[in-house]
Amino acid sequence: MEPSVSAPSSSSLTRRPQWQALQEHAREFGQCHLRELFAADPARGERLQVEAAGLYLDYSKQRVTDKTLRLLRELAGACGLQERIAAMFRGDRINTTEDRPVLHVALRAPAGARIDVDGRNVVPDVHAVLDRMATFSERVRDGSWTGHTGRRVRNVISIGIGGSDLGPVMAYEALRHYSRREMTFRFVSNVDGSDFAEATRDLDPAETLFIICSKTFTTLETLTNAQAARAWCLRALGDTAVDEGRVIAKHFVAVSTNAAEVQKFGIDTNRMFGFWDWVGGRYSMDSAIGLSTMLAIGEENFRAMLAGFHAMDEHFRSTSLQRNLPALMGLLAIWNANFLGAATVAVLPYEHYLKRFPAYLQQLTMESNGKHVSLDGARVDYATGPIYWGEPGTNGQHSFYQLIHQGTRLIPCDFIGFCRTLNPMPDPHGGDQHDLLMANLIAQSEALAFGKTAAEVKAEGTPAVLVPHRVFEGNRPSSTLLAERLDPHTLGALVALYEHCVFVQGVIWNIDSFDQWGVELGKALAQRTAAEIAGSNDPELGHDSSTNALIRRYRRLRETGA
Ligand code: G6Q
Repeated sequence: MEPSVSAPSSSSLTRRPQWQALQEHAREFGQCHLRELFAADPARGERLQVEAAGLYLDYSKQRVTDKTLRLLRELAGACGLQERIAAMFRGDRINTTEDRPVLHVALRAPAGARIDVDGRNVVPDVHAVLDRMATFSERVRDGSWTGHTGRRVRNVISIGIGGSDLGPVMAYEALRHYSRREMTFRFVSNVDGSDFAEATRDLDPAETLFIICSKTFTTLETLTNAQAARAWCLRALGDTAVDEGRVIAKHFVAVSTNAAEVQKFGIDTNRMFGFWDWVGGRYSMDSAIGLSTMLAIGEENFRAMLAGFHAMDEHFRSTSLQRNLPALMGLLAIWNANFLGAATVAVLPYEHYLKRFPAYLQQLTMESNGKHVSLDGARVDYATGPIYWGEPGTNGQHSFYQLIHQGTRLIPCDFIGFCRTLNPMPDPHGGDQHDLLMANLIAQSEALAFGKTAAEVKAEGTPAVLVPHRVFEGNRPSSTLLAERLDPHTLGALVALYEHCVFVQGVIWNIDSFDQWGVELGKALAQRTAAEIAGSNDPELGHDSSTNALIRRYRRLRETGA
């Protein structure tokens, strides 16, 4: 046996006896049908579940046995999962390629907690920012923060991209029920001017507050949109040098780690809300990046969301692997991706307010675990991060579910549902529309697991020629997450669950889930092309023939329209 906690090099992961035992197990058992598993263990649906921080996970419809789960836990043990969890919570520099601690858990630690970075307890810093956010949010919400002309703020536009946008958008949509309805909240991310134009076209600058969210405050899209916002405000509210300072002071705040760049833009640091380099962009929705969330739902609800995050953190940190919800979900994802060959995961919230949750998860999961080298820089010889995607139910049922039910690919699904609706709506049959929604969720997971055999299809009187078309093989794995209702606490717990689930997978794959060099590349790539596109004279182009031709064609059509 290899030492149990050493970090494996890429090839040593697949050479580990625990990995090979899982491969052997998958060969023996992999095709075993969920019908057989439920027949052999009728109480399986009550047994294979775990509950934490208000979330109930039924994983009985995953293609696993007790042996699979034991072997996965053994693999986790061999990869040092519990030591790595402790290292993250301790503030070790586990983001090795950027030499940083990974401490989003400190963002939701209670005021009395202690988490040190380089000998400094960061928890009081976190709470100082939260308190400033709360004071500011209250002033905007109660109307005592006014714009340049003395009118109260009715519109908030958060400008940011990637990690500085997807979390706030998702949280705003998810918690819209709890939001200040008299106010308008919008989000601008794309460098495509249509995004800004559509977000502002019906708003009055005198009543609009911009939050410029950028960890680095150097991101092209965000700074371009921030300049557009500045021009939009100044056009309407006065553009003398004196006015400019006053307008910016009343209509712009910043969220960043880069005070110097914020000041250069013209926003005073007393209107900047800070965070720290130990918070990754995609792990930052509960930092000051969530200022728009707090403005929308208020301090109390925001703190309830943080408490939900923290409840899941504590569960993750202190619960044995057997009952540990994020660890289990992460290990099931490993089983599906590496041993059953699934390349994607469908995330299917049966809750319309979670319509942006799959988009948010795409960044969280794919930016974190879309890596091809292990921590030691060796190319991995196993699949890493699967593709996450999804849409809310029941809409997806009328489009892509066909492929999940009857296609040739294995697509594990995460169903997410709530037992109580936020909008009771009687249906014509005397029940509530919510019952119909949830009936669909439950029925879908049942159909995916058990399918419909040829004998069953025939027994329905189906003509022989149609029987093959109407057979559902079943054995499509899914997990179901149920919570009582969607509220700030539950949302926090749900996001923390996926954050930690991503971490667990990254630990097994021995990759750095917290860097994003691919994103950095994108930030640099367009610079050269932008310069070539901008000039009025035809530039010397030294790209490949395709790139050169595209640039020339774009320049020609842009200018002549011919
Ligand atoms: C997230 C990534 C990335 C980042 C954006 C915006 O983890 O690092 O999506 O959030 O590129 O960066 P700034 O916040 O620095 O503008």
